[in-house]
Amino acid sequence: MPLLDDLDAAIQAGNCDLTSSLTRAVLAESVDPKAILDCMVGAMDIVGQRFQCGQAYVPEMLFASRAMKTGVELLEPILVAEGIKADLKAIIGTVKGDLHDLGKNLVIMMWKGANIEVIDLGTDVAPARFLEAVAEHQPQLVGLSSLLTTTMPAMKATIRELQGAGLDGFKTIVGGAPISEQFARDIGADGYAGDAVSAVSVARDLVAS
Ligand code: B1M
Repeated sequence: MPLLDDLDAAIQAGNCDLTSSLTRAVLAESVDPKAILDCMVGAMDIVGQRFQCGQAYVPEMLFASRAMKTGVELLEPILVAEGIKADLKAIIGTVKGDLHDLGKNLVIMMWKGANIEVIDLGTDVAPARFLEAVAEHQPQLVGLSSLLTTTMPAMKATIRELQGAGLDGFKTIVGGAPISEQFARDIGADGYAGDAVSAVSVARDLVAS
């Protein structure tokens, strides 16, 4: 669809205003919000590939991510509106040393849409902060996101501290581009989700098990 192609290009170019008007335009055309989200994620992937081969730099990634955030903010109420009332509580954060939050924010959006109340701890979250939040909010789910290979050890440390703290009643779920099912098992996480959509079924299955 030409409008989606334009949206893809606007995000890659980091143009917030154009992303906003094109997101409104595709929504007005009744395009499935999930297809719009896929388009946005695809645009970010291309920016990442360009960065990897030296054709784009950090500012381009930053501008593209700001543009995507602008679009996601318009989509969020529509995706979340499918939900009715929270029946589970989750806390989520990007692990210590890691500032990437777009993927985490998409998981939040999907969880909210699936009637899961979400407490967002933000980015660069130290293990002690996760522990504090679990004690305070008594969630059934604790989500950890990591986008950097260099912050995977922080994910492992957080899981270890959560397990060693004597707190119970919750399941851990991990995800992020460098995270695999095998890594999740190796660090003792209860569950792994490869994307924000599957984070919903993984969360529900974990709580039911
Ligand atoms: Co960064 N960055 N970045 N970056 N960045 C990556 C991750 C990188 C792969 C780019 C590349 O080289 N191709 C690379 C990591 C390489 C590696 O570790 N092997 C990289 C690097 C190197 C860096 C810096 C070190 C660059 C530098 O400064 N020299 C630096 C680190 C800063 C830090 O964190 N301490 C850095 C900085 C940044 C920006 C700040 C500029 C910006 C982040 C802005 C923000 O998030 N607010 C940025 C961006 C935008 C990217 C790319 C281009 C896009 C990431 C993204 O948002 N993708 C990225 C390249 C890429 O991934 N293609 C890259 C879209 C998002 C929706 O996908 O986050 O994967 P993702 O989330 C998915 C799944 O992973 C999953 O669901 C989501 C949706 O389906 N998921 C979960 C994520 N969390 C989950 C949790 C779950 C379940 C599923 O359960 C709880």
